[in-house]
Amino acid sequence: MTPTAIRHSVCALDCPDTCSLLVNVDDGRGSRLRGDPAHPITQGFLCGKVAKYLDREYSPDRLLHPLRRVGAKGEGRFERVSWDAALDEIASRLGSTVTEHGPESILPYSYAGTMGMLQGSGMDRRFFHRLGASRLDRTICAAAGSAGLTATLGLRYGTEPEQFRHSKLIIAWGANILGTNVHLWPFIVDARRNGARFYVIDPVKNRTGALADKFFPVNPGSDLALALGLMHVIFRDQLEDADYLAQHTSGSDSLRALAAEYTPDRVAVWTGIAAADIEELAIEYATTRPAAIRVNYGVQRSDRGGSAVRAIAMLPAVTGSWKEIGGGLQLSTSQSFQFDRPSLERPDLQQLSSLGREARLVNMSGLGSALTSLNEPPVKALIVYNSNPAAIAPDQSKVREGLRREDLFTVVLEQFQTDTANFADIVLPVTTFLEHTDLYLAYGHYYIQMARPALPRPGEVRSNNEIFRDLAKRIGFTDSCFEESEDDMIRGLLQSGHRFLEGITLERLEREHFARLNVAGEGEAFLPFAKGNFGAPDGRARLDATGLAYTPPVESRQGDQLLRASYPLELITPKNDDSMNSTFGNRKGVDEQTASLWLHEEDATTRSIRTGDFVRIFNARGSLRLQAKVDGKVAPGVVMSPSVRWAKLAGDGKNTNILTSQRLTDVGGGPTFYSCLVQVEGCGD
Ligand SMILES: Nc1nc2c(c(=O)[nH]1)N[C@H]1C(S)=C(S)[C@@H](COP(=O)(O)OP(=O)(O)OC[C@H]3O[C@@H](n4cnc5c(=O)[nH]c(N)nc54)[C@H](O)[C@@H]3O)O[C@H]1N2
Ligand SMILES: Nc1nc2c(c(=O)[nH]1)N[C@H]1C(S)=C(S)[C@@H](COP(=O)(O)OP(=O)(O)OC[C@H]3O[C@@H](n4cnc5c(=O)[nH]c(N)nc54)[C@H](O)[C@@H]3O)O[C@H]1N2
Ligand code: SF4
Ligand SMILES: [Mo]
Repeated sequence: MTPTAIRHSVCALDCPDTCSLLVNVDDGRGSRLRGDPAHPITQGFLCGKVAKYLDREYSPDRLLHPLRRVGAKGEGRFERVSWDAALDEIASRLGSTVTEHGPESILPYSYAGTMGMLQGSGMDRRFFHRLGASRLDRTICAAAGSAGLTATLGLRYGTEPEQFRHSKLIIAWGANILGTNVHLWPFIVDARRNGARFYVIDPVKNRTGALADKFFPVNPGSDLALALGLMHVIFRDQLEDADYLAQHTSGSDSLRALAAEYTPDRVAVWTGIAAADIEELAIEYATTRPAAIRVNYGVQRSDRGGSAVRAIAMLPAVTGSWKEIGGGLQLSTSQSFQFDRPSLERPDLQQLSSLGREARLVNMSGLGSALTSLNEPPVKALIVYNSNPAAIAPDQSKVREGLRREDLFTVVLEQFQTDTANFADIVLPVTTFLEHTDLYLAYGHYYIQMARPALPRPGEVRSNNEIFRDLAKRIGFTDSCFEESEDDMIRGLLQSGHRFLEGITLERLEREHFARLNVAGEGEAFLPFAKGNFGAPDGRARLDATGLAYTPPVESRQGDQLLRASYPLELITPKNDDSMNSTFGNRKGVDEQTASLWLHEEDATTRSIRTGDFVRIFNARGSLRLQAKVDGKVAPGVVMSPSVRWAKLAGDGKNTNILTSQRLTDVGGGPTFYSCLVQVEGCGD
């Protein structure tokens, strides 16, 4: 036996923590996975879902060979074919599609199955740009919040996670820290040991809310009103930081005028939070030093979600909290990774395509419509990778109607036979993050990382990068960018010349595995906006309140009256503790959460529903069966089911996205997953 080798890797799942991993390898097989103790954020531990990732790596259900469909679309019957046969068929089908319908009739569909730069937006982007395919507007997760944050800060970064340990008041606003961002938790524990209070604003009292010093059960989609209410009290009581406002912000007069209308009494009606609690929270937030807000993407999955984030991001500018270590706000740190993205993605290649111009943008949150309505040109070929749209996209019946189209040629690059893979004409088996090279940014901290393959590949799997490189060749693209090695691509990304990347080279990452961006001197805290330096040309935070007035979401108890009469309950489908969107949906036990519907006692009693009963949950878009859980997690009028199961493993072949709509957010074109009216009734079995 050879001695155990310890290899470094990086967790590539779509999570703010982007953990640094150590993999024990015995005789070519991974035997243990753990968090790297040397990484300042990972701190030697992993979340429950990835601690068991080797089960997924070695699952007997891994896809190991290319497959061609033999049954009906969606049925899931396939035959094994060779790589050559599969890739030749794809190249020839794409070629004839371009000839018959133009290149824009080809649509790539991908999201964050891996957060790696190369496997997520490398050869794939080059290939589709060169082809002239439709461009995908990748809105499914964070578009509204990103637009809202950028509107205020002009940038998308904020407080370092390490600094939360210095806070005296931490507000988790639509952020399930223990479930989705667990590596922030140790810093919160430290802060609380030093006397900090921890407050949670969320319609669902999940594990994080249960541990809060105060829990504010906000009505779904009403956060914009709450933020304006807090600012009302802060301005009214003159608790704002007048110097900071004068020096580093613009438009505060208009904000002050709008906030004046948002009295705690009015805001209480919209938010369901008592006026006295709003008063107290505002005063505590403005007078506790330092106070930090962790706002996450839960806030922005509703009609006014972008504006809600925009308003929340104004709070630390109003109180001057950006000046303090342990103050400020964090939604995402992603924009601090100032890579040379055009060198990776090569949008300029579109000019060389047969289209000869920038291709149209198709919003991924409207996939159902894109596949089923009359567009010019219609979508005739769909290439899916890093995503499982048949499970995760809203308005599932429309998505499936589109995927079932006989005239749609669908290719799916996957590790497992997902709901979407069942609709494929060709399925291509791919590597996991433990098996390929990549460079990683993070959206919850400031460490850049690189990983080499830690484990040998099973079967015939290939990486996304290799597959698109090969397809480019078969289609006849001879551009030199398709010859570039992975190391060339990484070097290109790092050569942006931005000061945050200074001194960070492939060689250094090869040696050290991770490096803190040069956001501040070694050992120094990063205070991005202590002295202004916001992203707007004048360096100021934009507090102008144009368009910031609150209106309730269409699908809410304060929204459309007719809808509400038939469907009186607000459904939230937040992240599930044991999975990653649909990624672990085929793991045993995950369905325990995703097959359940939490109701308040009152709503259950009026419907004669008890814990354990099967219920039918429905609206005009669809219906499905779930099992009731009646406890204090949700307020009356709200029901909750963690997202999302593999629909094909459910008895009725559906998941909660059969209920969600394609309605888009106010800015950014994001989905409104968490504004969804439904009715619930007992099934009688
Ligand atoms: N375990 C686990 N971790 C994950 C994921 C996963 O699926 N499972 N997914 C990853 C991904 S893709 C993402 S984007 C991140 C997201 O991470 P989070 O944003 O933390 O996750 P969400 O569950 O979308 O929303 C967070 C909280 O917002 C609450 N919420 C819903 N509607 C509202 C509202 O209107 N107002 C307020 N104030 N709160 C609201 C939800 O109840 C939830 O508790 O997590 C990542 N990490
Ligand atoms: N109802 C409801 N729906 C939601 C949400 C919600 O909260 N509620 N959340 C939304 C959000 S925030 C997001 S981000 C989306 C997430 O939606 P998706 O991005 O589709 O995420 P996953 O369901 O995790 O599916 C990712 C797939 O990528 C595959 N994969 C992993 N690595 C690779 C690779 O290297 N190559 C290839 N080809 N495939 C790979 C995995 O096997 C997995 O099947 O879902 C959205 N849908
Ligand atoms: S999912 Fe997040 S917390 Fe879990 S190992 Fe990956 S990066 Fe770390
Ligand atoms: Mo997401």
